[in-house]
Amino acid sequence: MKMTFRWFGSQDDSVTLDQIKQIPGMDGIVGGLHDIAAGEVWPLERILDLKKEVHAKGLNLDIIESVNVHEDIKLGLPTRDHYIENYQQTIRHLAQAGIKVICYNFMPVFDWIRSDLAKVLPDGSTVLAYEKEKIERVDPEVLIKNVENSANGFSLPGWEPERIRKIKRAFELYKDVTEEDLFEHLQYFLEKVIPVAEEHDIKMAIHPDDPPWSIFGLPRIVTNFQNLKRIVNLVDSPSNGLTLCSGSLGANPNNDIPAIMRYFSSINRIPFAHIRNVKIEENGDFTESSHRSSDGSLDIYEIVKALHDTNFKGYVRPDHGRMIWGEQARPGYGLYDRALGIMYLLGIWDSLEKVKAQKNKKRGTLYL
Ligand code: DNO
Repeated sequence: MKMTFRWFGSQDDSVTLDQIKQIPGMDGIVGGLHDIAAGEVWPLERILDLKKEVHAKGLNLDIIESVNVHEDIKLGLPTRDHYIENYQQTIRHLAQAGIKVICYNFMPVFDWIRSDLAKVLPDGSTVLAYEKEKIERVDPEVLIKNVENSANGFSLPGWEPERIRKIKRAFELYKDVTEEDLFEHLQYFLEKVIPVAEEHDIKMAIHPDDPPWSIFGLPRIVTNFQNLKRIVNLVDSPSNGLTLCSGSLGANPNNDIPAIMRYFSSINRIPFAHIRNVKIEENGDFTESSHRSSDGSLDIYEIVKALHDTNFKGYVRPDHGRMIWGEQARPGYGLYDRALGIMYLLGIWDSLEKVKAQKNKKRGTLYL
């Protein structure tokens, strides 16, 4: 397991590379070029500049999150071929810069959705939260305004202005798109990009829908074990993988996250894992809790163990954290709580490693 930390670049992140470097166990940065609109080719020079900056601090840049998929591809419009060609070119450029994993999603219109970006917990920390009733009542355009206003002045991944500006048109176009259509459009996309990724030794890693259910009547398919299985089989290639995000899938209590991790890790389809906890209420609302198992509804120990048992060699990031100790940062992406999360994950991993080493030693002595 290689531990990483998402970073939005020196112009758009409250956290510095120097700070990240001091978190124990850091392998590298999960980077991106967030100003490039979905569908455009990522210029090689820009990718190389980012790599140089990250490498200068002794950190790796092996993962990019996200190369966003143009809405016309998800909608299956005739214009999609042009955007798919651009995507293929971006894959080639990323490969030239030594990138190993590309995280992306296939969620119509919105990426992740929350009703609140700073819900106050009893201990005074603030977290991203989802209240069903609020989401059901809110006009999507009002939700967008609220999200923008609570972002502490930072851009939000997945809420890029160019995407959001076209929201009315998008809703109109998605009116008749069913889940089956979305599967077909994903298949069409994968059939074109996976061979390019394979040729360049890149792993494509689709991120689950967050939360994993339909919102505002829009179809969502990256939601559960069966669908994930179907997706990795749409094009059966080691380059067609998952960004297995415990918190996104875990918002639905029917998703058994340790079992899902175990299955896809054992067939080598998790190049990248996002690990975080969520606390689910009886009515289905949820808040993003600290990583500690007892603070949320997910058993983080079992999740890490599932990866450990299956000899996981991919990348992990702690995903989101709470805002604590008065930090002012992009919601979910402060330094302190994500660093605490990393220490929890590494603590579990190191303990499992130790037990394994002791077991092997015992076995060795038996054979002597
Ligand atoms: C949220 C992130 C997502 C993720 C995209 C991948 O914080 O986990 O926005 O980056 O869905 O494309």
